[in-house]
Amino acid sequence: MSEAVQLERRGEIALVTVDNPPVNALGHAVRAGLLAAFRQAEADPQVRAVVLVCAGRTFMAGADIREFGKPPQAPSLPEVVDVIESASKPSVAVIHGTALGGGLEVALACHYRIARRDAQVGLPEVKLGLLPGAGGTQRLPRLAGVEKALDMIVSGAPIRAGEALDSAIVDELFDGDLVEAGLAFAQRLLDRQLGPRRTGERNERVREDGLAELIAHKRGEAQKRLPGQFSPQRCIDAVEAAIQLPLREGLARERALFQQCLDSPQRAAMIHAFFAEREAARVEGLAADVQPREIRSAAVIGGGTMGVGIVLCFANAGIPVTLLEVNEDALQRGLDRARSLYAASVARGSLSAGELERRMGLIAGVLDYAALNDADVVVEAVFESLDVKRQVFEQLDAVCKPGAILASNTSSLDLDAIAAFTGRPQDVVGLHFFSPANVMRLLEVVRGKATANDVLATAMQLGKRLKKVAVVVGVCDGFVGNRMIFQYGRQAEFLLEEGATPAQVDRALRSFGMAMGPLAVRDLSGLDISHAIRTRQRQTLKPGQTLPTVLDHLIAAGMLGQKSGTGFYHYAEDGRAPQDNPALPAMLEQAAAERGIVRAPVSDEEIVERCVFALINEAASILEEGIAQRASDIDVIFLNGYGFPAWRGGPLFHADSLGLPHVLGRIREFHQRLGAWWQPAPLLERLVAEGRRFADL
Ligand code: 3H9
Repeated sequence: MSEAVQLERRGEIALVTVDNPPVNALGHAVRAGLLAAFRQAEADPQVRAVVLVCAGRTFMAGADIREFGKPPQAPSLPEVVDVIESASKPSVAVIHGTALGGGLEVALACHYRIARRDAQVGLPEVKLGLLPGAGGTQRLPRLAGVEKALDMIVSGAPIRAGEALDSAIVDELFDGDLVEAGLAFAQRLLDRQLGPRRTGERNERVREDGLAELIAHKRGEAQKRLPGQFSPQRCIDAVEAAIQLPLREGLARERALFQQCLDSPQRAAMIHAFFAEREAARVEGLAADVQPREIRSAAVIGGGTMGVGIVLCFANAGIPVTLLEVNEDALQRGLDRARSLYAASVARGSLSAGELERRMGLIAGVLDYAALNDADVVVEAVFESLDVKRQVFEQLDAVCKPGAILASNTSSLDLDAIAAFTGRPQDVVGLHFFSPANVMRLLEVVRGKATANDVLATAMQLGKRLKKVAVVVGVCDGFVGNRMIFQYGRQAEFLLEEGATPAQVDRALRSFGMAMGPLAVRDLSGLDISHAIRTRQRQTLKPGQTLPTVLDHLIAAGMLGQKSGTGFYHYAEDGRAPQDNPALPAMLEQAAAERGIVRAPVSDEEIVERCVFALINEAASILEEGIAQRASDIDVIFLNGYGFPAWRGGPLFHADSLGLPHVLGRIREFHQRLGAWWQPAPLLERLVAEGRRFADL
């Protein structure tokens, strides 16, 4: 037996314990240990039942992701699972924490399953570009029915223990000690003389009527919701095999489909994204012994859309939060907005009415800065103007207790200038949330030149508590994400002026995989905001850099995007899909004339390359300047804040996949044809000259 798996006898029951921190991943040692333990229990005449538990914080959280793409090492997980299911003595899996992927597949192969009341189970393989490859697609439908299994396998979302009980995935819930609960359950099996109950032999649920239609429906739904992704359709193929084939053949089909996913570039991209997200939590230059400050209460300045979203983040995490506004009306509007956002969750069924009241109970409203004197962290979310920020930070400096963290949610202003408005710049940090703040996972943590290490550590820890993906960035206009998106959006506008339409630009980038087209995004966030940023940027243009003018024309006509009913698109009052803005073609003609060009058709390929390569070139400059710590952090930012397709791994993973010589070649062509914005980033040129990739940095 290996160290990772222990076997001991408790009377007539064999207790198998997996202990492979941190998450009991099913690496080689665990697979070999499980195989040996179950075989030994089978061979031991004294043993009449087997209980499988895991040490530490969780049941097995899946196959060891680090082994994918490397030469396979026997025994394989399907082999282990087969031995567990075919055993002649009943086995019980005792689930706590998260039984995910291969972990749940091992549990499904056990003959009975019990779960601690706070546990979760799921098959998240699709999020890694895979499908459950150790029988999950054959066994889960046999227990929970085809519809439930498809929902879980195609979404990858875990479910809670209570729901798993209702879906017959587990047999019983328990509270308290794992081993005690497992042994007691196994003893009851023995007392009642219940033997093995093999999931793979239960066929009723996969032979029901109407399943072919259900499969066709789910296929269409996945096509629409997850366009361009390879593994969701393969997941459905595998579940279809459970309906059409006997278990053995279904398992073989699942194995073949799993291998297809394993070999696909999307798998590599999505696993890159998984590890990149965890890597982002590591902050360079921050010693492991830096003690974060304690955060027991928070305050937010400004009850606009952003401020209220941030208030909800704190309340959702159970942190009492005070909202400050300038007058009674604005404060009431902010509090009403918080309540109505929660009410929408209640209407959708994702929040209980009791929970709404509990969270609203954590939110207080005030008009006076003096009331913030006890807050551990204050996040400012007021209008993007340095003058306004000055007023806020001077007041915070006057009233906040020593050691309080003063955070700005600025999306592009100079954090060091903001910190200088206070007498304690070491306590100032940027917490750049993305709209809607209560939904979007990304949090850029802006490290100012004076930000203290323990403040940075606190901000990163707070990000995790708020269930965000926190990424450290440095100070510059737009930090990492927006600085890159400025380039991307500017190209989208240039392309319009050169001859494309908003619908074509948006469609081309959605086909590439972006969650939304850039012009639809602009209309949503408000063209006045884009225009204000543009006006500011006019002051810092380098020689040869010009700006598109279409925004000026739209603003002059009072077209501000969705909020005014018209922007790049026209929005009918009945909420139907956006239509063409009939006034736009004349504006584009005018803008083209101002640039001295004639509008002509543009290809979809040019649209995608211009927008995406503009991101990559800017990212290279950002890396060189040290504004981002590492290439993978930039990928994390784009995957979690800007709707970049997960299956492409982020802009820089995508660049590496295309090959940097190709990317640089196109950028050089654009530079020749289109001028100054396309000056190749020196880092990109160096990487190509040295035959290296962003991943090698
Ligand atoms: C699969 O099972 C395929 C099978 O169907 C078929 C096979 C034939 N492997 O996230 P955290 C590391 S596919 C290796 O920060 P949390 C992680 O990198 C798999 N390492 O903790 C991190 O390391 P570090 C299906 C793993 O508490 C540390 O553990 N399963 C794995 O916030 C802590 O992770 C999944 O997709 C792994 N499977 O969340 C589940 N998982 O400290 C993936 C984690 O060095 N895992 N690590 O940075 C998760 O969703 C979360 O990690 C979990 C814990 C919810 C478990």
